Amino acid sequence: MVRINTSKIMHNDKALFLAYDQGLEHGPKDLDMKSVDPKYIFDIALEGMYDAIIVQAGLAEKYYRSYYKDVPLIVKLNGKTSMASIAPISRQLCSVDRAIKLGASAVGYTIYTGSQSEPEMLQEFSKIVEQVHDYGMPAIAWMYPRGPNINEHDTDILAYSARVGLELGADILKIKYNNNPEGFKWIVKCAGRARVMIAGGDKMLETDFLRKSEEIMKTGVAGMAVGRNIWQHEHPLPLSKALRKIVFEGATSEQAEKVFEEELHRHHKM
Ligand code: FBP
Repeated sequence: MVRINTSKIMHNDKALFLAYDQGLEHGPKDLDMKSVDPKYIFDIALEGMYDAIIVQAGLAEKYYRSYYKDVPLIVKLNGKTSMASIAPISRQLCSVDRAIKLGASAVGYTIYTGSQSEPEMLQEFSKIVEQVHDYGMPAIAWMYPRGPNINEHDTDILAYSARVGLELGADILKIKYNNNPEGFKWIVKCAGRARVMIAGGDKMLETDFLRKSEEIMKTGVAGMAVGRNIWQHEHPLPLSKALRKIVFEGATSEQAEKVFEEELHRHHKM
C-alpha cells in the first residue's frame, strides 16, 4: 500500500492553509482592489509562511509558477457559483491528472452532506481518493452539510459528516466550526485518523478571530484553512504571524494579540 504523504502540507501534525477559491464560490463581492489580484494572495501565502494555498485550477495555471518552490499547492477539484439556484451540488471541474501537472501536493473536494445530490458527490470524491492515493497524495474533503432540512451547525450532523469523510478515505477534513467546543471534540473523535481543519468564515474583528482560533485549536483539530479573515484584513501578515503562534505553538489569544501588535509596529517601521 502506498503511504499517503501529508508532510508537504503539514508540520508536526499541524497546518495552516490559505483558501482563495471565493472568487468562484461567492464572486467579486468578497474582493477589493488588493485581494482581487491573485498575486497579492500568493504573496501572503509565501510571506505568511502558509503550509499551502488552496485555489482552483485556473488560478494555479496562471499564477502558481513563480511560487511552486516555496508554497505547496492544493488544487480544489470541484466548485460552484452562487448564481445558479439549484440543489446544493458541486461537480468535479478539474481532473487529478491536471492537478498533478499543475504541481499540487494535495487535492480538495467539497461534499454537501444531506443534499439531494449527495450520492453524486460521494461517488466523485471516492473516485478521486482512489486516484490520488495511487500517487501517495492526500485528499482533503470540505465536509459541508447543506440542504433545506439540514442544520449546518448541529453537532450530530457535523459529526456524521466528519465520519463520512473518514469512511470515504479523506486524509484531511475541512469543517466549519459550530461554536460548541465540547461538541466539536466529539466531531474530531468521529473523524478518527482523518485530521480536521477549520474554515475561517466571514471576516470578523481580529481580536474575535484570534480568540475563536484559540478556542478552536483546543478542540484537538490540526489547524485552520482560512481565507477572508486573513486576506480581507488590512494587515494580513501580522495577523498570519499571530495565528501561527496559536496553531503551532499553542499560544493564547492574548499572547497572539501581542505578536500582532509587535508585528504591526515592525511593519510600520520598515
Ligand atoms: P473562508 O475562510 O473565507 O470562509 O473560506 C473557507 C471556504 O471553505 C472556502 O474555501 C470557500 O470558498 C468558502 O468557504 C465556501 O463557503 P460557503 O459554501 O459557505 O459559501
